Amino acid sequence: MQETLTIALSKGRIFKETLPLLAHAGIVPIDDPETSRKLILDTNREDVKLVIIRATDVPTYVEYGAADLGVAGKDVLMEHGGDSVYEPLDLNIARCKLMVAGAKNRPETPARLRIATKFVNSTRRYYAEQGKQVEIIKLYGSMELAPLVGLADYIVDLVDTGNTLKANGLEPLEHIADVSSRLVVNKASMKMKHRQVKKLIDLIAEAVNERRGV
Ligand code: PRT
Ligand code: MG
Repeated sequence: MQETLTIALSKGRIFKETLPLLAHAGIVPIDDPETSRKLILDTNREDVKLVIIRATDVPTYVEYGAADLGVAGKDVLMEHGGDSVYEPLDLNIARCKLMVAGAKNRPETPARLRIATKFVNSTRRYYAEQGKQVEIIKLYGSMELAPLVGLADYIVDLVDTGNTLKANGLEPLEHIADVSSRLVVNKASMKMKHRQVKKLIDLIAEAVNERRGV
């Protein structure tokens, strides 16, 4: 008898880009999370379930073993901090960059910068490494607005095409980190369900390499 494996995913780009990797491992969800209201999705495999949660909650579910595995952006993992989950695989999906951005026509910036972001920990770490004292203002979204209304001098946000910045008269200034999504694994599951988990990691790794053309 196989034990059940639970995989935590967020809706949207992570779900869409993880689907083909799971398919390669023989896992196909029965319901579509974009149209279904279910939070626990059955798959074609009796022993595999998907839980659909907020992207920022994935490390927490996996850390506490509510999910055996999960897929989370490196941005989210950096914010979560520590080494509470294993991170065996870079899935090379949902790629973007964590960057500092500011208004194209910005007034002279003060000595002590005000930075608006939802990535409070990563931002604090980034400026601390440079020995810079900054004031960090926590926001939950629409960071691009902050410099336009004088709430902050700069923002720290994810940038992909740069179109969102551009549309708001902002420009990327400093690169903090490259971001892609990672497979994360609960530490106890890695031991207790080792054979099942290892097999899944190997199959997903194979799919990632095929996509890369390795
Ligand atoms: O949306 P929600 O509040 O539910 O949660 P979330 O924003 O954390 O989830 P989601 O699904 O939007 O993002 C999940 C993960 O996708 C993030 O944690 C990143 O690892 C990754 N990712 C990759 C991105 C982007 N690219 C991205 N471009 N996440 C967000 N963006 C946003 C960015 O914040 C900005 O608003 O897209 C905008 C910039 O895009 P461009 O192309 O205009 O530069
Ligand atoms: Mg979002």
